[in-house]
Amino acid sequence: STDLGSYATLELDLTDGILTLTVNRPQALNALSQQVISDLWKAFTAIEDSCTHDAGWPVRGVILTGAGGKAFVAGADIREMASMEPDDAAEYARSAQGVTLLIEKVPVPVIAAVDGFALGGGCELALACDFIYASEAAQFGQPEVNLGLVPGFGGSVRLPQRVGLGPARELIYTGRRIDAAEALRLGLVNRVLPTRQELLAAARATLGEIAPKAPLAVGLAKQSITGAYGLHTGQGLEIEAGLFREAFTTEDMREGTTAFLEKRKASFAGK
Ligand code: CO8
Repeated sequence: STDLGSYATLELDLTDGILTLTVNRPQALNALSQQVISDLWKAFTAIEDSCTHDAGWPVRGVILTGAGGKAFVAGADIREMASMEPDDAAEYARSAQGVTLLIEKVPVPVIAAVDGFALGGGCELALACDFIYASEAAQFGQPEVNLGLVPGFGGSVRLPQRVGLGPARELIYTGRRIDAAEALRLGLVNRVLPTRQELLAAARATLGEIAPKAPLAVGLAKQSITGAYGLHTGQGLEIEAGLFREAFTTEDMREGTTAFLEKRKASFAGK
């Protein structure tokens, strides 16, 4: 069986290749304490390490969600931040930003399933995932200015990337909360489902659709999209060409193209 570790603030459930990772601090609306940041770092490191042929690619997709039914993640832990000195805060932001970069780096799709509050660092954590599905109860916002803070977990970079500069500025300067329907209009979320149960089922269905595809190819596509985003077109295309080449070094590419020509279903080994 696959050992992805056990964590004080996270629950893990691996079923049929889909890992549900639940931030579990409902008494603080799943706020990102330093313990949660450290647990997320270790869990996503274990996921990344398992994504090899030798380890058997046990995880083909990740659903990141929050426990308790009220919140995805209500932000950074305000109680912990209140007593931080500037240098502590810089270190906290860097370690949290490191988690977002790691989520972008793991070669499997990560869907944020947002039910309830995704505020501040919670919204930023969701933005680091490949895409977001929400329940009708979801609420998004970057309320940092209400606390004399600014986004520190990637929000001033990834929110404009996702929804465009105008809407991102308005959300960050006002600290306003938006509901799921508005998040959908802005393109912040891909889909809105009526209930938590339907939300998790929809995320699972999408990852189930991806799971039988060539895992290295999915990983290379993720790397290309993430790596090329925001670059000059020519530089982005350079990255794409290099990763396109890399696909030709895999057995999966030989299998996929041969299976097509032999009119049979491909079976990918993930190498
Ligand atoms: N941190 C710590 N504790 C929290 C947080 C938080 N972010 N959010 C809620 N809690 C706690 C409350 O203090 C309360 O605890 P207790 O029962 O001990 O009093 C418990 O969770 C339940 O919360 P409420 O009673 O407030 O629940 P309500 O339903 O009345 O309100 C809200 C829900 C509207 C979500 C409200 O809790 C709220 O406004 N929370 C704060 C949201 C916020 O401002 N988040 C942004 C924080 S700043 C940030 O994220 C900066 C990101 C950059 C960081 C860089 C490194 C990560």
